[in-house]
Amino acid sequence: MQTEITKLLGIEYPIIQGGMAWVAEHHLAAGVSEAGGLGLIGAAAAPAEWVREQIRAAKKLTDKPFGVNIMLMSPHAAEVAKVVVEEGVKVVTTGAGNPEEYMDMWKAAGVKVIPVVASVALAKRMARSGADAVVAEGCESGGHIGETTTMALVPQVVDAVDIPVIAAGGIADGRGIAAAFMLGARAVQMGTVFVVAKEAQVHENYKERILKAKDIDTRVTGRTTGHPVRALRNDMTKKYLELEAAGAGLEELENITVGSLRAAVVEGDVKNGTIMAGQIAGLVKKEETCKELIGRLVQETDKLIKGAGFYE
Ligand code: TUI
Repeated sequence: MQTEITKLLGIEYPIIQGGMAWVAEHHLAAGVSEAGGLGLIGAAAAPAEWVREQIRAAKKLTDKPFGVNIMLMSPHAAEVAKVVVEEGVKVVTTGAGNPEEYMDMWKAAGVKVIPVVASVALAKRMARSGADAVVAEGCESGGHIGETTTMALVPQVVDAVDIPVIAAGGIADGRGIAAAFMLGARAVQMGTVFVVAKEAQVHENYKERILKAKDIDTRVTGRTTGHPVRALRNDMTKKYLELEAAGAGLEELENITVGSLRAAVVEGDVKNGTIMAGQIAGLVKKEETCKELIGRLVQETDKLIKGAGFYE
């Protein structure tokens, strides 16, 4: 399954694990990379020294390439941007903003740069700034999202840029991966399906909510604040959406989400915490090791691509 992306990154399979806040720590990232995909450590809003420790810990578990995702709204983003260079990380992905100010430093250090984009405009700008590839992330994704679906976004980004495109949002099995290839993507990034991986250090309550989720169980909070976030519905999303409908201000809304992702992932508070997950959660039915999961995804995709059998 070699593609422009597997060649660019020196990996076996065109499967990238999303850089999920609190979830994507070194055990998961190393597990995905060991299984032949690209694991990512999610820097999220963590201090730069935590990221450095995570990178060193991942290196103890795998010799294969892995990356770091930098959440650009983090107050520590600039420091983390330097740490990845100092620690010799091979790949950086970015989210929730425009990484232009760090691009020259990363390119000079030989880091492969893959911004996550939710629009054609940002994809074009990233390609002009020297990005090696982009992740086109549709609004089926969990967490912070854009406006456009994967089905509509991926082919428009593919047509707009000359660098390889990685599809994300709403993908959790071989059918989704094969569909992404049909849209012109050269790899996929998946998040929700990796939250339930055995290696993921995520509270059982969180995993159980994903495993039991149905197709219509996600909600998007924060549309009124300009930071829409998709998560599984619970008391928190209900309260948040009621407050938004009543015209609540940013401060009142932030009060109910401060520390809420950590509460769900680490403490297992799935009532009042934020259970970020994508719309594909309803398809995710079992906890597997990264090796089992990636092996199955590759087999499913291969079968579809090689002998699609659409015509009678
Ligand atoms: O970043 C993500 N997903 C995330 S970040 C995150 S942490 C967070 N928690 C609470 C509130 C907000 C964030 C959880 N999930 N995905 C990549 C992504 N990037 N999706 C959308 C975008 C994006 C949006 C606007 C990228 C750029 C942008 O504007 C670019 C500009 O020109 O500033």
